[in-house]
Parts: sequence; structure tokens; C-alpha cells
Amino acid sequence: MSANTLLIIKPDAVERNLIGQIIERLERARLKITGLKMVRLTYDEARKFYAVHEGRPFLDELCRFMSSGPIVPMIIESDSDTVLKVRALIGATDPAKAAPGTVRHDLAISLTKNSVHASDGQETARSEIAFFFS
Ligand code: FUP
Repeated sequence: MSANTLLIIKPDAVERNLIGQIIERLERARLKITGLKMVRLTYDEARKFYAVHEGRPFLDELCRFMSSGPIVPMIIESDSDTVLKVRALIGATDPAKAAPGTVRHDLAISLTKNSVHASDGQETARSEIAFFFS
């Protein structure tokens, strides 16, 4: 059975014309893109998406950033372990700590402007895919 996850290209990467580079990395890793769109979230929609971080000091800045411009959410599929494969490909949350060759190491600007989001587990993937793709 195939497994899927959600990846989002964040506003800083869309702004810097990095959509193609990020998609190319996914496709080269033999990950299949089975859903894709460009949307702009409102601040309140970003708060809903990041509800798990309610009460954290960085939430306001994060949601202002995530609603500052268009983003590209996409559904990624592969034969197995898609969540883990995509998390490995994007690298650690903080680009300063991300391994060379990962998206965040190579392309991201800062902890907040870290270019991409990917679901951190199969349950999260299910709900995050449902958030963007009905
Ligand atoms: P990740 O799962 O790698 O996206 O990381 P987290 O769920 O821990 O954090 C969610 C988002 O919050 C990250 F993309 C970056 C942002 N963040 C900050 O802006 N400041 C922080 O101190 C921690 C996280």
C-alpha cells in the first residue's frame, strides 16, 4: 500500500522562485506528487493549521509569515515510509542545524523562514492533507 504525506513550499521559497528546485528534489528522490495547488492562507487559517503550537511564543510570528504570501501545498506519495523519506529530504527545522544536501540547509533563510513544511507522522499527514485537499 502506498503511504502519503503533505509538503508545503512556504512563502519565502515561493517568493525566491524556488518552487521548481524543490519539486525537482522530490521527483529525483522518486517521490510522486499526487496533489498540488497554490493558495494564500489568512492569518486565522494559519492559526488553525498550526493549532498544535497554540501557546508557543513563536506562533504569532510563524502565522504572520505563513499568511504573508502564497504557499504551495502538495500531496506526496511513495511505496512506503513517505513521511520519513520527506522529513529526511527537507532536513532539520533550523536550517543552521540541517544536514548538507537537505532542502532547508541548502535553501532556507532562518528558523521561521525555513522554506518547507512536511508532516511529522502518518496521523498528522492525514489531517494536514485534509486541511488543504477536500
Ligand atoms: P517542523 O516539524 O520541522 O516544521 O518543526 P516544528 O513543528 O517544531 O515547528 C513548526 C514551525 O515553527 C517550523 F517550521 C519553524 C517554526 N518555529 C519557529 O519559527 N520558531 C521556533 O522557535 C520553533 C519553530
